[in-house]
Amino acid sequence: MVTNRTFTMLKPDAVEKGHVGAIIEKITASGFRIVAMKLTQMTKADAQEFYAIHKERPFFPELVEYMTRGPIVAAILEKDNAVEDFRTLIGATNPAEAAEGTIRKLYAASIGENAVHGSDSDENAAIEGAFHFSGREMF
Ligand code: IDP
Ligand code: MG
Repeated sequence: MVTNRTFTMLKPDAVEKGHVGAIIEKITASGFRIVAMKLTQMTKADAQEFYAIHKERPFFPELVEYMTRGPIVAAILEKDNAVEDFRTLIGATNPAEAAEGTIRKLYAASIGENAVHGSDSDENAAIEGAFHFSGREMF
């Protein structure tokens, strides 16, 4: 397994608010190389599968509604220690608790609509990347 990669989504709120360019600039300026990237939209079934681990949570229906309401930017990113360093770059799930300068502190509105996804492990990075991209779309 490639362990120097992570997977991200710039979520519908980030796309709607026009923050895509600024967020990608911050990601690349932080040393991540773009391996794959596209504008896409998840179906309800996609979001239910992608977030299946959260299916018993009270916020699950809201999460599926949010993640499917408009396009997202999906990407695979490469850097030494990519998973951990990207989680540091995006900040805490709740932007009110996110460190200064993090993407969620800068661009997220709430714990639900928090602008960006970052994989939480090398294993999930590989699963999530393969969920959105074929091998031919990875560079
Ligand atoms: P993470 O995105 O920081 O890994 P998770 O706990 O894995 O956070 O939750 C996945 C996503 O579900 C969050 O990014 C957020 O969009 C949403 N979410 C998490 N907790 C809540 C909540 O308490 N209310 C509403 N939405 C939530
Ligand atoms: Mg998570």
